[in-house]
Amino acid sequence: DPYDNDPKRHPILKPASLKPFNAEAPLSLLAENFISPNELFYVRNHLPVPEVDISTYELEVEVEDFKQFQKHTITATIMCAGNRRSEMSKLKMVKGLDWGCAAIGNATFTGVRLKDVLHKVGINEDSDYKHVQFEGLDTDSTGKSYGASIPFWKAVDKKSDVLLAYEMNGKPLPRDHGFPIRVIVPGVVGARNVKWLGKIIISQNESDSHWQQNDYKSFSPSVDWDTVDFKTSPAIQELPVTSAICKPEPGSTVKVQDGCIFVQGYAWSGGGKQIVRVDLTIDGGDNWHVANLDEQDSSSPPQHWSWTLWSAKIPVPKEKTQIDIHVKAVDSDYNTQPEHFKNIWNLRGVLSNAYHHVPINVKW
Ligand code: MTE
Ligand code: MO
Repeated sequence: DPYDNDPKRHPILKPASLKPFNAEAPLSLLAENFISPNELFYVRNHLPVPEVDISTYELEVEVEDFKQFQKHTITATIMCAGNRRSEMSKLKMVKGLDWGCAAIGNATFTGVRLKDVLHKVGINEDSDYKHVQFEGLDTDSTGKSYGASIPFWKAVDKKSDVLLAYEMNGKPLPRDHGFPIRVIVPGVVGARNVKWLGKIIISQNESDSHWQQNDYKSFSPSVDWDTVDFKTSPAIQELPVTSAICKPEPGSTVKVQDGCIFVQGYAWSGGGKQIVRVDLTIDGGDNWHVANLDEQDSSSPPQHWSWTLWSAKIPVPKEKTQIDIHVKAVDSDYNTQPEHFKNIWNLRGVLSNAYHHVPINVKW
């Protein structure tokens, strides 16, 4: 069994699949910490976790000593393109892991900037390349590795924070999260944040991997598996704005206090955008309540990589015993979320970012 050497995991993680291992934290714990603990950070593996012997590990970039480069730390949110897929698939089945709202996490990552490494080998903003490809050390049964690529400019831009990271929350990267080195491409879909990095290729072409070419793309709601042509859509890179209610849990009974209920959650937008507002309604949009933005990182767009944790006290009309809480977020470009999944439905269930809603019972 190629999965025999996978690492031990925290028992509280809720698996979406065991082999390969994919799991998210309970949603009610997610917004407890601005920095997600390593053991509770969602895991998305396509293949068995490779066993890397650190004493013989070599990353194939032609640079002598990796740690000679300046150490750099960023706080960044990583989210799977399929986060919140289960809400979209309720409408009509989609193909993919049935993720809840917790295929997302926020951590500090320490490493060296990819642009510093490239500089050392004479590659900079003016070089004539179009893509940077990454290959993982994890392989499928035919020996082909996990791979992905990002646009070249993103790696060499003056403001680039793309990291070859070796620490997560101040500790060596856990095996599930890419030990010993992974790529962090902040603001960009999880799939390009290649773990167990084995090779970097600077090229004119995108990665030819399955995950770059025939997956992690979105289509019109009218496209089905008979008509889909993956060549017609670009690979997902920067992610659109999303948000979720982490507490209370759907179907739970919540006690009204001082005429209000207390609601907590996260909001995030890709591409280095910042969350500027989170709006909630319990009456289908007749009245809106603005949440407090409790925790954000201090950097500004276009380098605002972290999620925002928010909370709100929402007044409940006296006669109510059942309410449906809805949330939407607004980012620093005034992008907001679509209202319904119907109009953004796609066969892979990616970019599932319509308003999140949680029906609850209230007790007076
Ligand atoms: N890198 C490798 N080498 N193999 C993988 O299967 N999965 C990708 C990405 N990097 C993957 C990978 C996907 S789809 C996601 S969403 C993120 O890693 C998940 O990162 P995490 O497990 O650290 O949360
Ligand atoms: Mo993913």
